[in-house]
Amino acid sequence: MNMLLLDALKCKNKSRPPIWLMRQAGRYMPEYRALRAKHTFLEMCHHPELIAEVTQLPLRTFGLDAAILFSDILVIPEALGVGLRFDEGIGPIIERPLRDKQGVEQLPKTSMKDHLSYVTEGIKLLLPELKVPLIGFSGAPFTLASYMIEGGGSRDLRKTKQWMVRDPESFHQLLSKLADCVIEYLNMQIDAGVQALQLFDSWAHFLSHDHFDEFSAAYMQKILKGIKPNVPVIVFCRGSSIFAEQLAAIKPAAVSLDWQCDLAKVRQKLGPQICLQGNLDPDILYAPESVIRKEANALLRKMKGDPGFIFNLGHGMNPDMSPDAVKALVDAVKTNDSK
Ligand code: 1CP
Repeated sequence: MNMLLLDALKCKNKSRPPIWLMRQAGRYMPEYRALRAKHTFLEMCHHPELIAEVTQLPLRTFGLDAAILFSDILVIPEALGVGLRFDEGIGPIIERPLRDKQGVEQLPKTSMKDHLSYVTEGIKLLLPELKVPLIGFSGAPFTLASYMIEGGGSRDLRKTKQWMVRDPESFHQLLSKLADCVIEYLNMQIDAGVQALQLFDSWAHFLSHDHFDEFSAAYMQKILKGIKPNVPVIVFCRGSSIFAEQLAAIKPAAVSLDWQCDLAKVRQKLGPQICLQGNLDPDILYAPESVIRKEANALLRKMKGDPGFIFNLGHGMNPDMSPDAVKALVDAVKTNDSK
């Protein structure tokens, strides 16, 4: 088993940094598109064999140091019965968005086990095939709530934030309910054997400093306290460099940083006890291979000798990126001697 990721998560990695990429299994891969031509995205998420197969696609092609479970953060809202579909060219649609306190109270008391066992079956099929650690994941409550209220993606989270400021009590009720679902779901993934977890609070960058603590970090902390011990958790949100100290304060194993910050300065600010993941600008993958190598080497030089560093992008890959760019990036990280 390749231990680079797990060692880095403990801040005890003495070798080169591990590399994996957010959205490493996706539409930029021809092998993914070939499978997608035969199945809808949700069919792929629902079938254990397809979960296992798609998770492995980027590992076979690029030799990454970790696998991330192929799934989506929206399987929890789907399990709560709000109706989920993905429209081509649009993205996720929640068919029955939440409107008010009554909607929150009417959410079913369903157990995640009754709805999401296809995920744990996928994990069990996958694990014997893997030579690298498997990262499980979930959306964090604020981001899940925002999809359930907006009815899909949104430019400004207007409905979510209107609800939050007009009726914070029922908004907290919703976040609390979602945190309980996330805890149950992540414990299912831990029992099935994932070796690390990532919590995605993708939309939390719309919050002010104090609201971030109240509506995002507090619930991620509740989740960290509620899940079984000994599985390291990476926390991610857009704008994580602004919220880095607040994220570190909830004591995850790692914080995943966006590309707007200087990772060496974040290290100074947060101290040596926490693993840092990131933070190459994803758009560098559109550059010629020589530039990709140069930028990767610059980041590796900055973090040279850091025992708690995971090489990743500041956010996910895009469908129009090239597999050759990923090859060049992985090769740069694997062959760099940080001179
Ligand atoms: O058409 C297709 O084939 C679907 C494309 C796709 C894929 C490959 C979607 C739709 N989701 C995924 C997989 C996915 N989503 C993974 C798999 C593991 C990986 O390779 O990284 C993960 C971890 C996610 C997580 C996810 N889904 C997030 C959080 C991360 C982030 O990017 O901020 C969010 C916000 C989603 C919602 C979602 N799912 C899919 C889309 C297009 C979106 C975003 C839509 C929006 O902007 O609102």
